[in-house]
Amino acid sequence: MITLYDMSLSGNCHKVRLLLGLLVLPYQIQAVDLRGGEQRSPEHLQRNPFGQVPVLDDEGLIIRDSQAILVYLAKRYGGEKWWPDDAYQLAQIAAWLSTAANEVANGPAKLRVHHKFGSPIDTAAAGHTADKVLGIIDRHLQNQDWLVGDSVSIADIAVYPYLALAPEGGLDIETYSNTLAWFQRLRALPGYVAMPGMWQA
Ligand SMILES: N[C@@H](CCC(=O)N[C@@H](CS)C(=O)NCC(=O)O)C(=O)O
Repeated sequence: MITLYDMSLSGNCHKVRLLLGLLVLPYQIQAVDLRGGEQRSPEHLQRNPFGQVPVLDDEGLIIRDSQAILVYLAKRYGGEKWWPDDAYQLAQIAAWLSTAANEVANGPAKLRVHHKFGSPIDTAAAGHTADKVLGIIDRHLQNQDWLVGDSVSIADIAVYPYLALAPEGGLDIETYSNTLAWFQRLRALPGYVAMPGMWQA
């Protein structure tokens, strides 16, 4: 059985819950009390020395980091649809995973942590990063339905949650019409799972 060490309000954890849902994989949740500091317990640091969620335990195989977990699940359980053989397509997916871990994490995700949980941040820098990445993604989606190729991939799953949660970070995303249409395409996928706080039409 797969166990997901999870926090319900975490967009990084939502990436994993979403892919598990789309792949129709059974799993159990082990909630980690981040407010109570459980992520810094010796047991959790053993799973992830960075003291973060998500962490996946698949029959004793421990994987930390949302992007790495998406790669694992796609390759292990997804088949060709989720883990293409083509080198160029894989490179494009890797580029978006990197964007999720960098610009999306340092822009919209950081602003949300600040507005929702009060973490001190450089709001100007995060705002600049958020505007830039939101614009780039919206222009990228102008002529294509998905971030890479002609079907959903883990690139979409990695980037999606913190864009859909951007209003919780005080960002107005109403003008990013290509992005909003992409949200709707993701939400129409069989097995889609939602999360509180995400943009609603
Ligand atoms: N690069 C990591 C970032 C994970 C991360 O920032 N997790 C947050 C929750 S969204 C966390 O566990 N924070 C607790 C802490 O840092 O103490 C990933 O993508 O999984």
